[in-house]
Amino acid sequence: MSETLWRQQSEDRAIVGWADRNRTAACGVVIAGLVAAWLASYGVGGSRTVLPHLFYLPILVAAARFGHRGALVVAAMAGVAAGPLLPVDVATGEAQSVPNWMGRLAAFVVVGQVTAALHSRSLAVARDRLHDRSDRIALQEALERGEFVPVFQPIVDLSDGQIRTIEALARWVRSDGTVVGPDEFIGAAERTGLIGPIGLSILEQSCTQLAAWTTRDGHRPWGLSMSVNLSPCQLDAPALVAQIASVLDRTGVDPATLILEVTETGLAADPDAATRQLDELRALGVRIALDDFGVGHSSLAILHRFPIDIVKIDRTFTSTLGTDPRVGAMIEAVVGLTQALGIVPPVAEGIETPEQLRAVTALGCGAAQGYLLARPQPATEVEQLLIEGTTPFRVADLQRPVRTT
Ligand code: G
Ligand code: MN
Repeated sequence: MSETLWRQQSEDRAIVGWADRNRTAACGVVIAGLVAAWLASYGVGGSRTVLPHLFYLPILVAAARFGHRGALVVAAMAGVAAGPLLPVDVATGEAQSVPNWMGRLAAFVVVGQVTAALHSRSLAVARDRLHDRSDRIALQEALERGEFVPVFQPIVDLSDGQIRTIEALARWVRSDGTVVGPDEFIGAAERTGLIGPIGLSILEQSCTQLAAWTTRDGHRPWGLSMSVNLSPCQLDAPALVAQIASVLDRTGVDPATLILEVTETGLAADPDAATRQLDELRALGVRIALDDFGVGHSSLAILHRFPIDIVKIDRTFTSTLGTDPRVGAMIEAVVGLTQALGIVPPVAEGIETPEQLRAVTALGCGAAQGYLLARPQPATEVEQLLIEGTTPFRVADLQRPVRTT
């Protein structure tokens, strides 16, 4: 890890640590400050003196250590203590006027609240930065140790039950053996800018695996394609196309057998830039799949605007197939859309029951993916399925006719 990163991290840690440490000491400072200010003001010269300004010291300390509420309490205490309460004032007949007193109290409160707001903001920023930095350090080290690996989930062609495509899904296998899913680290990888190298590493490993499955015995026994997910951040990176070209080159994978999965969110942020990237990727010969279709915004516009080869219907649709009769009609509409666009029928994601598989087959989907057919698993296990030529649940097992109601 770089020297600068370490230094910045220890600075943030010092700020956050200071804010979190023992509050009793700060309490003592506040009380001592209040008493000292009171003694100095009234002991020395009464309320006419400028010394009441000393009350700002405990107020500022309270604002920094105890936030808005602490600043308010101490400002109120200072307001009372700075009032015309002492025999010095009363005896000399020079007690503060009420407006003067109230003005001072208001100033105490305002200064305390403004300080608390400014301080809590900078503390929150320091905390966020600290999290980002430790995430970055952990991810960077994991990347260097090769802990990001793909697992593979077969996608089955519904016309003949064959595995034609495999989706590579990222996992973080930590040194203690625990496996972390993408939901738990992709966000941090995106925030820290490490999604680029992590995504590239997954792509490279997946292409190496595809090459191994493709060139077995010098031919393509299974006619496989590999589908790899691209995060919106990766799509934003200008170097992406060159990096993918070089991975294809190094691994010897035929670009026609690589599918890159993008999401609607990834395309919507900057549609012009996304269109250019997708055009350049397709010029390499790879295909583009629209992942999680239906859960983002402006799906129709996206399909019309971007060069998409494959649509993958999100699992929220397939999972509600049995309970919401409208979902079937929606899937059918997506099938119609792919026909109108002249592309292959959609892939149904998240198939978990034979009923769902039967329904998406009847509705015209071209392929299916989900736990019913095969879970995401290591390459050796997928290879076994490839050798057997099918998944544990065979599409041919769907013998009962489909209900049409
Ligand atoms: O966004 P994308 O479709 O690439 O996400 C794939 C994720 O879905 C993976 O994390 C994978 O483990 C998960 N997944 C794959 N098949 C199923 C399934 O049948 N049911 C559920 N709930 N999740 C699935
Ligand atoms: Mn996907």
